Amino acid sequence: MQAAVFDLDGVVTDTAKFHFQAWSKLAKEEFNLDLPASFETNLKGISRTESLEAILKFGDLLDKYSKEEVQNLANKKNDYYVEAISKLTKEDILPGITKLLTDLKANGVKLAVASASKNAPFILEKLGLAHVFDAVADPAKVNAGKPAPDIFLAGAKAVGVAPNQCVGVEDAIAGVSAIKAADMVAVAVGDKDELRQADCVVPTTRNFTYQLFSDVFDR
Ligand code: B16
Ligand code: MG
Repeated sequence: MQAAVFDLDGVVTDTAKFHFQAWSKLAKEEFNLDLPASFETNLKGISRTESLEAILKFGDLLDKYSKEEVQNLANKKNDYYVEAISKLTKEDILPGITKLLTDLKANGVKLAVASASKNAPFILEKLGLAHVFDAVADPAKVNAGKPAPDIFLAGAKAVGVAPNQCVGVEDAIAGVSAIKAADMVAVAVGDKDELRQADCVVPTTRNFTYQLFSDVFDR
């Protein structure tokens, strides 16, 4: 294992709830639509525009808005979201992650971020982790989002490591598919039935250790 390529939301910090709150506020204000709590999972790992399309589809509103209106709605959601995440601190790093990153680094493993979020650099700065990662892949520069492998491949390339020497880390089904399509070893956090495509699934980030990553990579 020469590099570990991390998803951000749901792996390093739990921003899924802020995405969902921002989308729920927008949906209520703009479409008088109540999003069910179960909708949160549908939005994990997919891009901002894809998330809005999923919501419009749910409300049977898909053809009712022009491209420009869709862009304005996405911007409005992002304003709500950025306001929420501007309050993040290092206390919001998920359990086990700080030690995991320290131990990976101490063992010479390069660290990259492969998030679908355009807000990833801002989030890392708020968490005090901007200097810890060697590279952050830019989702605006890749052709296809998760489940396509592009963002994970960009993360590996940014740290100069071949994909088959990387462990990818995810919490979403689309993300695990992206890791496997990139020919990386996949370690996931969450429901083991949902994420069965991964090489190893643990229930919480507390279970992530350097030893686990190394063992899964070597087996
Ligand atoms: P933004 P990840 C993803 O982050 C989120 O899971 C997803 O819900 C969100 O729509 C996407 O980022 C885009 O985020 O609107 O901030 O660009 O899980 O890939 O780290
Ligand atoms: Mg995620």
